[in-house]
Amino acid sequence: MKKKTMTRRDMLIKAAPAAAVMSAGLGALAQQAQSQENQPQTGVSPRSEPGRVVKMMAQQSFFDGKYQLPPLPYPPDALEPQISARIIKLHHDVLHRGYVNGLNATIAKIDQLARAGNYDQVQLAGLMRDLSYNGGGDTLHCLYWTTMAPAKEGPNEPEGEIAEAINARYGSFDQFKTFFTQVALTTKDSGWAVLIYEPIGDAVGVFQVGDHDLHVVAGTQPILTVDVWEHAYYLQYENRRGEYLNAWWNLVNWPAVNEMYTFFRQACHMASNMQT
Ligand code: MN3
Repeated sequence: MKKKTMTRRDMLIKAAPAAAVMSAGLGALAQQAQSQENQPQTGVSPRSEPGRVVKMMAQQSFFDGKYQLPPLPYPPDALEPQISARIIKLHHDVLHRGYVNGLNATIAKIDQLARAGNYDQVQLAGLMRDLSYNGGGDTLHCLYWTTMAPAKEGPNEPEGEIAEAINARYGSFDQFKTFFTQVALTTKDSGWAVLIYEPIGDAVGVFQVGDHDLHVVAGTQPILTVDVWEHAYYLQYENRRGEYLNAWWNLVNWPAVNEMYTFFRQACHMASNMQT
């Protein structure tokens, strides 16, 4: 069958939902999910299930116009022995809450400034930095909790479409695992290693994040994160970040990562629509 030539306008129309998803953030997704709940169901097929994890994360992380601390998807001791309940409680209840509160406070100040139309340049630059720090801190932690689950017996490896995407990019899961671990280990001081989906090339990739600021290509979507700030492991592993990372690989919730990957990939329409 002859392929239809796509005009730039067609591409923009096709790309619009993708752009909306990528730039919306969890808050807008939550609003979308909440408004969809009020609409009549139109026969949701099992194939739309990939949105489940993203929808749950969005609904729990934003309510009534404000970001909020989502509950842990498991009891605080469920990740033991790999990560202690003490670390998880402190990390989630105190530290993540701090980023959520900081994000709401920063947004309120920015909105106030924007509406007043009275700009102090130093204050504005500081607020933009705070927005990135707290917003990244909230989103990366939401993903961190969601992409972990209690360890199971046997090897913990990805399956399905995310496994294919990882193999396509890195040759094998073992090579990906070694590379991702090295990215996490070489993060200077505080930061993260992040697996992302990049919609234009329709591929996965890995980025290193300093503090909470995403030094990533705009438009990419994080789908798996590991926190390598010392607060994520020091109480149990002291300075042995490598031991913590070895333990963390047993906790990766690959079905959740796969759901996010397939959801964002479908939402972007890129592979099937834009390249025809
Ligand atoms: Mn942290």
